[in-house]
Amino acid sequence: MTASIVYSLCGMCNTRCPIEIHCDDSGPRWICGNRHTGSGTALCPRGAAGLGLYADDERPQQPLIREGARGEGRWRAVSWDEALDYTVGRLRAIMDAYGPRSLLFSERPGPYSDLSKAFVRGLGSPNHCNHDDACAHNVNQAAYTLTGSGRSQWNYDYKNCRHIVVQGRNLLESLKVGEVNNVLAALDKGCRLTCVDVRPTVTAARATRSLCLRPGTDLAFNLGILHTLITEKLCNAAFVAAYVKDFDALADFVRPYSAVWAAGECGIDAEEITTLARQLAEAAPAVIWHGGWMSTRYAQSFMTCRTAYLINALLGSFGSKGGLILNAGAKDAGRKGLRSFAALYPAPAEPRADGVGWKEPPFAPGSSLLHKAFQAAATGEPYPLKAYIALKHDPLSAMPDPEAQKACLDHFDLLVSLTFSWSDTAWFSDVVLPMPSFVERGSMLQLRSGARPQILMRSPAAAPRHDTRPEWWILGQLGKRLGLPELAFDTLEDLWRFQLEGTDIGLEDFRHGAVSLSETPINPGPVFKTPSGKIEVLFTPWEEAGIPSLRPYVSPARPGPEEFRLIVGRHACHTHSHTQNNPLLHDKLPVNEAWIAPERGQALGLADGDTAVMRAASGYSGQIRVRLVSGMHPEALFMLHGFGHTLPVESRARGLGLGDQHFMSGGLTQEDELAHGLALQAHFVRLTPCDTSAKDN
Ligand SMILES: Nc1nc2c(c(=O)[nH]1)N[C@H]1C(S)=C(S)[C@@H](COP(=O)(O)OP(=O)(O)OC[C@H]3O[C@@H](n4cnc5c(=O)[nH]c(N)nc54)[C@H](O)[C@@H]3O)O[C@H]1N2
Ligand SMILES: Nc1nc2c(c(=O)[nH]1)N[C@H]1C(S)=C(S)[C@@H](COP(=O)(O)OP(=O)(O)OC[C@H]3O[C@@H](n4cnc5c(=O)[nH]c(N)nc54)[C@H](O)[C@@H]3O)O[C@H]1N2
Ligand code: SF4
Ligand SMILES: [Mo]
Repeated sequence: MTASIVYSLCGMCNTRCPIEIHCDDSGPRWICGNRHTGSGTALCPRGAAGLGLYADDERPQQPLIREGARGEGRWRAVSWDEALDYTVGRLRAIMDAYGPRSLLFSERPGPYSDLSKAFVRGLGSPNHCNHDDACAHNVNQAAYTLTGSGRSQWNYDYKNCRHIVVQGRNLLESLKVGEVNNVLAALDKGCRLTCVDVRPTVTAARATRSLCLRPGTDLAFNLGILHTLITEKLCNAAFVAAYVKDFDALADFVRPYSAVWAAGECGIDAEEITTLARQLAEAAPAVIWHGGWMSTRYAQSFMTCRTAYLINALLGSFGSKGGLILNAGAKDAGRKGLRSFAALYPAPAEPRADGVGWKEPPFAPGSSLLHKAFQAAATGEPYPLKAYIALKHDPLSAMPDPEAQKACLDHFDLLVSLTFSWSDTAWFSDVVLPMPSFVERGSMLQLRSGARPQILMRSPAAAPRHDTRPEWWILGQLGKRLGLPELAFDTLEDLWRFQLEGTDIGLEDFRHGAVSLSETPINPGPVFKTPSGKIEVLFTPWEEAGIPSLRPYVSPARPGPEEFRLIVGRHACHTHSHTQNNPLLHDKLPVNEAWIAPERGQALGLADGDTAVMRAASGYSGQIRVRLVSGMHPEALFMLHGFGHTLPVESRARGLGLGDQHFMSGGLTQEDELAHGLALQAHFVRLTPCDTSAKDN
């Protein structure tokens, strides 16, 4: 028997941990972390379950063209040539009739989006969108409008940190393996962890201090901290003087928001707030107040994230060891980066359909608002959108109100989905172009910035089990047929060589899947790419455009006596909605449940484990098992995202649990007041014991 190890990158979530895929004559047998990249061999449960995905036949196995009505599930299996020719024929006709700008493309962004951006640009459409309006859009704009760099350009130096604060960030369950390792190492060394949430979590269980606040009032909590830092003169005066522009404006802004005031809003004692502020000042600058990740929850999420970064600013943690360190790129390491496909074409001059760049405030580069593009498709304003391609993206699960979305999608003449698993969006599409799992798939090279920037390689460990093709091949073949032959490559090695052109790196250097661009860690220090070169409390481009960078606090609505605010989150065993049917992960956690405070359950006549009917404001309802959980905020009903699958092709996940997106009726227009990311937690639901609701009906 011959054994081999293929060095690659996990694809079970967007973190893309470096992995080893151990193979024998019968194929891939084992997946663990890549021991040569310094991140250890441990993976999260999802990474190890990549083998379950590989072995699963309940995924699209060949190109499919829709036969019946949209969403009906009647397909014609076709060859790749037919699928590509059909897609290109339809695309051409649409672009001839409505112009290239009528093409909308969306995907999970990341290192591989360089090729799809090039594809969309090359065709002449400005409408390349990412998923971020339902994920990190607000926190990204918060980071950008203060520091001139987006959220993922700031790295958290957990290892050297003395006090970490997470707020609405479930660090140990909504996880990145490397980050968890660093946080646990810091905790072992005595670092404090303060966790602010609305429910108990694994992160809260490991925290030095765990605080439960009223859902949606984090901004009040943060304003109380800023007020304490300023009035008690706990700020890092030298850092503020050197690097913070408009400190006086901030001091004026927070004046009404004392810790006592904040306590009245968020329900956390004023003394807890002042104690936390003092402890942070003691540990500064080796402190991290996490800026947030899935920050598209409320109408004031952007302000919450902005105040989180402002706390870091007053404590001087930007650029400091144990604080927030700017990620270094190839240039910082004195090396040349990867050659870009997108740079082959000029950016289209047309305005974007989602309003970014002309109607919206000045945003961080690469920002988009897909929910606005969907609405533009429905209204035809500013112009008709007629073809939609979704790559690695399932908006029907990942944006609110699927029925409202379908009404928007019905305005498109062509819907294409590139995916490796079934999804509601793929099922509703006209053409499904299936991709292999990451175990069977190589990808473009990825430059990962960080203290030690690296170039990472994903290589296939096995031939595809089905008639599937990687996205670089699909986009290249579509491009070739549409007049962009430079995007088509016969082999992945040819594509990699294009990317490496002009560097001193060859394919042979990727023996262990990665090439490091710097031997020593790089800390660029407190560098702010704003117009003033400082942290801008009042962001110059927004102020010039007449958009306020600071907005007064607005108390979030309280649910009625019978209602709960719907709160969503994740579990370590699942990624969004694409792992529930994975045979290995399905066994670990097959269904989601509704968590509520015990006193609320008792008042409703619900015992732990009872099944109840959950009902949205729209009347949409479904049955779900109820858990009475001590430590839940009484206003909150928590459920895991990603369940409630209905597709007949997913025999394991089908019919289990509920999908939170269905309970977000009208959610396509519920947004943050300034940055306009979605407000996914602006929704109230009701619970009734099953038998009572049967009588009601
Ligand atoms: N209601 C509600 N909506 C949410 C959230 C929520 O908690 N509740 N969370 C939000 C957040 S934070 C996010 S990031 C988004 C996630 O939204 P999505 O990115 O749409 O979610 P996924 O399920 O990760 O991926 C969607 C599809 O892409 C495919 N896919 C995933 N990874 C890959 C890959 O590497 N290659 C290829 N080819 N295909 C891939 C899968 O087959 C899956 O069908 O949802 C957001 N929307
Ligand atoms: N295992 C796993 N890990 C993942 C993912 C995954 O799907 N699975 N997805 C990745 C992605 S794309 C993202 S964006 C991140 C998201 O990671 P996070 O940003 O951590 O998001 P969540 O896990 O959705 O929610 C974090 C916590 O916010 C709490 N919360 C809800 N409302 C409030 C509130 O008003 N105030 C406060 N203080 N807390 C509140 C929830 O109870 C939850 O525990 O996770 C990433 N990591
Ligand atoms: S965090 Fe887990 S699922 Fe995500 S890439 Fe790493 S091992 Fe894979
Ligand atoms: Mo996300």
